[in-house]
Amino acid sequence: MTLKEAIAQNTKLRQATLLFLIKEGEILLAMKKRGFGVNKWNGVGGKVQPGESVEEAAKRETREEIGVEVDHLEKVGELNFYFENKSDWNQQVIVYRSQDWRGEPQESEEMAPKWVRFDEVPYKEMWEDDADWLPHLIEGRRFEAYFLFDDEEKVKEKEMRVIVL
Ligand code: 6U4
Repeated sequence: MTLKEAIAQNTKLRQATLLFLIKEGEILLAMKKRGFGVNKWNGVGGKVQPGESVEEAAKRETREEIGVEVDHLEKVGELNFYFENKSDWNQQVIVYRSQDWRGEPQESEEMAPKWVRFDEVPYKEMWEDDADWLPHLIEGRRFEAYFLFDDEEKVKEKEMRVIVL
């Protein structure tokens, strides 16, 4: 399967959120303890529920997963993920960053958070695609991307557009 075919066959992707807290020179990553993406460092987030906006979902997931109340968030990207033989994993992830929140990040059943310096992001312990777009998020750029994964969760094909404001 090619990326072009995957996009043509899956016109409406289910949506999920991904949010990164930022403070002076550091980004908040969280270790996923169960389910999709287990044992990978990532931002916080999850599926958008019926009846809520994507932004509400991003705030709710952040509250549930690390106990932090987000006051203001900025949408920085849209990532469209396609899995060659697991199309039920296909999803569109809306990516946010926030510098405006209340509370200290706390561990939950789902995630274990940790502040990491911008130059120490553990890309090898993250989804492979993160290395393509997370540096842009850190530097304040926006992006839109499409990724096709093979059965080993490796990127088989990708397309990315970065928006410099
Ligand atoms: P449950 O367990 O059903 O409550 P929920 O937290 O709602 O799960 P989940 O775990 O399926 O949702 O959310 C997937 C999370 O993984 C979202 O935050 C988006 C993120 N994600 C999905 N694919 C990704 C990828 N290739 N790279 C990445 N993050 C990804 O960095």
